[in-house]
Amino acid sequence: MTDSKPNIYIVGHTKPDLDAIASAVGFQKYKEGIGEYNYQAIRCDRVNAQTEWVFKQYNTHLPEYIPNISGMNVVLVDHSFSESRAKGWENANILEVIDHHDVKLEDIIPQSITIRPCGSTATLVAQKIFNPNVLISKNISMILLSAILDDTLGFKSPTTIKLDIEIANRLNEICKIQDLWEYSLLLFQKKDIWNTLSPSEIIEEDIRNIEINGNWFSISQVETLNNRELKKEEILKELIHLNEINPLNLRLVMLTDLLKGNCILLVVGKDIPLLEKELNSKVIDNTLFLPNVVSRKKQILPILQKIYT
Ligand SMILES: [Mn+2]
Repeated sequence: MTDSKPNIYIVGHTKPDLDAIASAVGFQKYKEGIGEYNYQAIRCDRVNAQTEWVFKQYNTHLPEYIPNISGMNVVLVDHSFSESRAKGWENANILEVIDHHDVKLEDIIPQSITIRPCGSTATLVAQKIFNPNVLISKNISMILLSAILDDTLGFKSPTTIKLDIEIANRLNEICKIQDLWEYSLLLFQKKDIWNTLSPSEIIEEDIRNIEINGNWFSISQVETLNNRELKKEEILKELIHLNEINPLNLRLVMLTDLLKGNCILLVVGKDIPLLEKELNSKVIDNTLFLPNVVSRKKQILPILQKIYT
């Protein structure tokens, strides 16, 4: 060990999910494993109930909360888009990016970029860990495995690739979970807290604002074990209200059912006819039922890209 004071901080996106937090922590452990002790995982926002549960369960402290990364040396994990970056990123020195999303880096030139279109960033971090075969504790393995299972929806998301399953199985050699699907259901339950949230909190919890050629959208993702139980009418009322104050081309809320693998899509905005035309189906009461749709990135975003490009 040369210097124990961290001078490089690893940070996930705002409104972090388990993958964002687990990847930051996992990457710190990887760096420590190869003898680089100057990295520290941080978080820039509050964590969700599932992340809290997982870290408590596996006796690991959540990364320190640092909302503004101005002036810091940073590694971005689980995001590259400027909209998802921590406050102050414009004045941060972004050294490295590790992500599994589409890349948007025009404004920065990191020294190192690891981007692969796999199911979770935790997969890429664990792959680094396994490469020189760094030793990690069972607790850290559990956290990384949980993140992979959550982000890939227990391997059922169409974003899942072979690498995710391979890496998860390798982690499970340490974790020894009997049934990964059953464990995934337990993880999903921990974030299925929607009925304790207000309609506006439900819409904001996991929202992505997207621009395509001057057209603006928002897509909120609500992952639940029973999408029929959510207060659809109230969410819709709030969505309509939001669009009156600040009209977007489309405001979408995905009520994703993780058990049945389908989606009730709530839709508001002037471009509903374009969406109907593209999907060749009618939006009734601002609602569309989409069988076999669970992924915002792989299944909803491409529809919008088709309409507007
Ligand atoms: Mn992720």
